[in-house]
Amino acid sequence: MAFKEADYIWMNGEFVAWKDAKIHILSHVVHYGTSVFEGIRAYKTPKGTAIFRLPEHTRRLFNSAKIYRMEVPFTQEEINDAIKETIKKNNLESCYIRPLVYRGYNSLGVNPFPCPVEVSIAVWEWGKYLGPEALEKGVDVKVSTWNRMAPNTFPATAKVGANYMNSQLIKMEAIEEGYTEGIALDINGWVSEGSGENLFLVMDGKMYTPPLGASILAGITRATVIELAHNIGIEVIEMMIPREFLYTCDELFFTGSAAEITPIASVDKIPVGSGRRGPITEKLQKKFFDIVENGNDPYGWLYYV
Ligand code: PPE
Repeated sequence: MAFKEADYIWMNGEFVAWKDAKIHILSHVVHYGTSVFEGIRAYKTPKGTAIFRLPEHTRRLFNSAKIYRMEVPFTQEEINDAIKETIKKNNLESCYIRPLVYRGYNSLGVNPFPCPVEVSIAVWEWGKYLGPEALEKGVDVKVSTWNRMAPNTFPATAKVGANYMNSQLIKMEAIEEGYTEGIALDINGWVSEGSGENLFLVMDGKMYTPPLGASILAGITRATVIELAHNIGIEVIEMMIPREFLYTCDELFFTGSAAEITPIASVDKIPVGSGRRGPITEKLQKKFFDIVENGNDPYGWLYYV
C-alpha cells in the first residue's frame, strides 16, 4: 500500500517537509545497506496518543548501532523526545514510527568509517500489516525455501537494513505463490521467524516460541506476549521448534510492532487447529488491545505524547 504521507520528517534535529526528506544517491547506506532502524506504533487512547514501549525500542536501536560501530550523534532521551515531537508536529492520533540511523555521504568503498552517521524519524498512518481481516481471520503462510541468516554472519538481534534483503526473499516467494507471509527456518532447519514477525505456537494449553539462538530478532511484541501469557497463567517455553510442529499445533500466531498479534490460519495449505483464530490467541489479542487502545496499562508500557 502506498504511503499515507504525513507533513514533516525529522532529519538530524530539524523538521523538513515530507517531500524534501532526501539524501544523496552516493550515500553509503544506498550501496551497502548501512542502516539500523526501529518500527514502533503509537495508538490513540482515551488519554491521548501513546507510544508503545518507546524506551525499549530506542534502546534496541542504539544496540543495533553499537554492533555496527555507528556512533549515534544524539542521546536516547533526545531520540525519545524527537519521536514525540515528530508525532505532535504531524498532528497524528495514531501512527507507525520509523527511526533510522544510517551512514550518509562522504565516500564509497566498503569501509564505512569516513561516512557520517545520520538520523531520521518518520511517522505515518499505517493500517493492519497483514491485511484488514488478518487479526480475526488469520493469514495463510508457507514455510520458505529460504533460511534465516546463519549465526555470526548477519547478527539477527541487530535490526539492520541489510537483514531485510533476506526478509524480502522470504516475503516475495510467499506472495508469488499466493500466500500472505513466509516462515523461515534457521540454517539447521529449526523454526525461526516470519519476514517481519516473531512466531508463537500453542500446544495443549502451553505456548512455545523459538529462542534467540534460532536467528530471530528479539521482538518487543514477543517479550510483551510472553509477559501477558505469564500473567494469565499460561506457560511459555522458549525452545528449538521442529518444522512439523507448525502442522500439528493447536494455534499459531505472529507478533510484531507492525503485525501486532496476527493469527495464522494455515501453513503450507494445512489448516492450523480449526483453521481459524484460536482461543488463547484471541485472549492475548484482547489483553494487548486493551492496553494499547483503551489505555489500561498496569505495566507502564505507554508513553504519552
Ligand atoms: N522479526 C523481524 C524480522 C522483524 O522485522 C520484526 C519487526 C519482528 C520480528 C518483531 O519485532 P517487534 O516489532 O520488536 O515486536 N518488524 C518491523 C518491520 C516490519 C516492516 O515491514 O518494515 C515492525 O514490525 O515494525
